[in-house]
Amino acid sequence: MKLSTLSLFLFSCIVSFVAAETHTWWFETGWVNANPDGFLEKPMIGWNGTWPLPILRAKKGDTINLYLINGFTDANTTLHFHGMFQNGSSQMDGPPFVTQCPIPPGETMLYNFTLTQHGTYWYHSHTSGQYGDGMRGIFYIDDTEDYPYDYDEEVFLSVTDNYHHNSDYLNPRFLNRYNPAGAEPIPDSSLFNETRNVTWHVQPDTTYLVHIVNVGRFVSQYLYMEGHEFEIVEVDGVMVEKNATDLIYIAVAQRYSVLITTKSDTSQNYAFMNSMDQTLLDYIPADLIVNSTNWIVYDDSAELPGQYYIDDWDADFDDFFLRPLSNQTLFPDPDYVVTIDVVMDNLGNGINYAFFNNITYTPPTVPTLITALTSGEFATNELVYGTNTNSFVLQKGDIIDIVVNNQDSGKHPFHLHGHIFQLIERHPESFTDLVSFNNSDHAEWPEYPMMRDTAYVYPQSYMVLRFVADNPGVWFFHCHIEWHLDQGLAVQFVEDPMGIQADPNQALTPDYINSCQKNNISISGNAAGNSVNLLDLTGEPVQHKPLPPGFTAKGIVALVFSCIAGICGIAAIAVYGMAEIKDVEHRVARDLALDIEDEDDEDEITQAEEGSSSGGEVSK
Ligand SMILES: *[C@@H]1O[C@H](CO)[C@@H](O)[C@H](O)[C@H]1NC(C)=O
Ligand SMILES: *[C@@H]1O[C@H](CO)[C@@H](O)[C@H](O)[C@H]1NC(C)=O
Ligand SMILES: *[C@@H]1O[C@H](CO)[C@@H](O)[C@H](O)[C@H]1NC(C)=O
Ligand SMILES: *[C@@H]1O[C@H](CO)[C@@H](O)[C@H](O)[C@H]1NC(C)=O
Ligand SMILES: *[C@@H]1O[C@H](CO)[C@@H](O)[C@H](O)[C@H]1NC(C)=O
Ligand SMILES: *[C@@H]1O[C@H](CO)[C@@H](O)[C@H](O)[C@H]1NC(C)=O
Ligand SMILES: *[C@@H]1O[C@H](CO)[C@@H](O)[C@H](O)[C@H]1NC(C)=O
Ligand SMILES: *[C@@H]1O[C@H](CO)[C@@H](O)[C@H](O)[C@H]1NC(C)=O
Ligand SMILES: *[C@@H]1O[C@H](CO)[C@@H](O)[C@H](O)[C@H]1NC(C)=O
Ligand SMILES: *[C@@H]1O[C@H](CO)[C@@H](O)[C@H](O)[C@H]1NC(C)=O
Ligand SMILES: *[C@@H]1O[C@H](CO)[C@@H](O)[C@H](O)[C@H]1NC(C)=O
Ligand SMILES: *[C@@H]1O[C@H](CO)[C@@H](O)[C@H](O)[C@H]1NC(C)=O
Ligand SMILES: [Cu+2]
Repeated sequence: MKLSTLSLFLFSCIVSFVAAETHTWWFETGWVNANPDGFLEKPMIGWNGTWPLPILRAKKGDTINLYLINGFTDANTTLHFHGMFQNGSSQMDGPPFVTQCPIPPGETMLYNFTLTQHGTYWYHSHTSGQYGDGMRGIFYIDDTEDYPYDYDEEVFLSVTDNYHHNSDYLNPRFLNRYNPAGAEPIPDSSLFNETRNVTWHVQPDTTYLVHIVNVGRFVSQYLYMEGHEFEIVEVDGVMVEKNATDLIYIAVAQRYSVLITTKSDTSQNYAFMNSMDQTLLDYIPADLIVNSTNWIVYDDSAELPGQYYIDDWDADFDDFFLRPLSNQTLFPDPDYVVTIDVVMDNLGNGINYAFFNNITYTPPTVPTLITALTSGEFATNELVYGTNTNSFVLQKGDIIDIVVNNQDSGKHPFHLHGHIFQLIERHPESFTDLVSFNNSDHAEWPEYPMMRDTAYVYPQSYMVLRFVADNPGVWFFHCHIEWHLDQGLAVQFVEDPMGIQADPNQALTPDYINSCQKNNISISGNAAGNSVNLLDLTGEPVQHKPLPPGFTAKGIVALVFSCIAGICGIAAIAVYGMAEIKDVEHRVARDLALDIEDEDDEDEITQAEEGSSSGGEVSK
């Protein structure tokens, strides 16, 4: 090695050594009163007594040590770093019973991992709707190389839906036999940067790099501006060839980085709109503000204009056509195709669930990652992960296609943990017949497919995702509409389980084990907690029995709706309206001879109505 090469080599080692940092953060969860939309003060989940949560920022190669203290008195919690690969640290990924045990009240878990990516990400609780109650924030990772596009200033922006009731009130009313159609609760408002009526003060002739995240739990939003355009440069951490658009459609959990260049003339201010996708809502309450106005402010003394209108939602930009800057070509043909059909249906308890094929994801007794680590050679046998968890074991290095046939009439944004995927086909919405993927009759696949970690599928239609199984770990794949996840719309990939076992970094940390022990969860064994006979699943959690023979889901829905319509009109679709109608309860149960356990009936309503100390009570 020549001296100059050697010193260059040493220099680059030193640079990267000096450059990588460790960020140590301690955060304690708890309830904080806030008034996000200006319409109602309510408890939100804050950290260290503050809401909204901080924007976390680090750079590629850095190590994160985030100590999450569960400061709730009566709720478990967990934290997910959305979009991060967690290479060699699957146990830090966050979803309870997939990769970890829930963290009980009063306990702390250290989330420690290294950042291998750059771009726009976010973090949120992966437990019981807590992120919808406020436990969410932006996480930006800088690259160690220069940003490929020029800009002058950097700005962060989140959008979300906002509910006046918290999850402990909404969840039991949503997953309820008096809501047999599975109507999702309607948000009370939308937020722009966790508030409303935002004035964004800008300088003239300046290019802003704006990192946008939809941190919502349900609705996609449109973003559009009067007199300005977006130039998209990044989606979900993937840099793309610049593409200009007047309108962005951002589903929950998705991210976009855009360039916005301001005008030279500072005499006027402009509207910056965020608008909820109404097609996701079962009905639009009269007082719901669907289009919300914010402002690009050049001059504080000039007036703030009213709502800006656009002609057509269909002019929206299609992320399918974006091209990654990496020029990554279509991965080779798949080694393994996972075909999953999305269906929403009722089970015998009258509750509406979501199914992949015929299974509604039901959490196992032992987190799947623990099963993968402690099952020896049985870890490659899907059976050990249970029959009701939709588990798929993937071989290291295989090319995987996920074919999502959406047999439901709604859009669903699906998120894959631990990976980005190529979106190789997304069939348009079908308004009449159901369209499913047909391997011998499909569109031509792009040479440079779009890559991201969250993509939506159109109603009654399908999409095909392709990725490489190069990240040993257990990875959840689920609808990011939190209501649908609660309904069980999830599968999990157990990727290279022997590789997980062989990697000393994947050995469970002391904090991790502590959370399991405090919650009386076994740290070995199959989905049923059996570590003696791994193929014996006796006692594993399973979904409710199907509807009794002779009763179709359509029938039960029609019957309940005719009862409700007869009593108090169609407005009763509001989920939380239904629980009050005691008559319907008994009539429906009797007429359908449903398998309903009456004991938990009173419980769930009483508990929900009282609100609990965890903040369900709404202060007026
Ligand atoms: C948050 O609170 C914990 C104790 O509850 C404290 O140790 C930590 O320093 C606080 N973190 C910040 C960022 O203030
Ligand atoms: C936004 O404006 C509306 C109408 O003026 C007002 O009622 C609401 O409180 C405002 N919200 C915030 C967060 O400023
Ligand atoms: C936390 O999770 C465990 C395991 O599912 C459960 O037994 C316990 O009741 C939960 N604790 C709370 C406070 O919800
Ligand atoms: C995380 O911290 C634990 C100590 O709690 C340590 O055993 C482990 O090696 C650390 N893991 C990483 C990836 O830094
Ligand atoms: C959104 O909030 C963040 C954090 O407070 C702030 O830095 C940013 O400038 C805000 N974005 C806009 C567009 O106002
Ligand atoms: C919302 O915005 C769309 C597009 O500009 C417009 O067609 C619609 O009338 C607006 N709705 C309301 C209630 O203002
Ligand atoms: C830009 O977007 C348009 C429309 O979606 C698409 O046709 C075109 O291929 C895109 N170009 C790039 C470079 O992404
Ligand atoms: C990707 O392709 C474009 C045009 O074909 C080329 O200009 C660019 O240098 C390529 N980028 C990389 C990272 O190879
Ligand atoms: C789902 O269908 C498969 C194949 O038809 C069957 O073996 C399995 O028992 C079903 N599972 C449930 C939970 O109904
Ligand atoms: C799939 O497409 C082929 C070729 O067009 C056709 O012959 C076949 O019937 C299709 N299969 C289904 C299930 O529709
Ligand atoms: C981390 O995992 C991703 C996703 O599978 C993979 O593409 C990448 O090569 C891995 N990176 C490292 C440093 O192992
Ligand atoms: C765990 O088991 C112990 C002993 O049976 C019991 O006292 C404790 O309440 C249990 N904890 C949980 C979270 O179930
Ligand atoms: Cu969904």
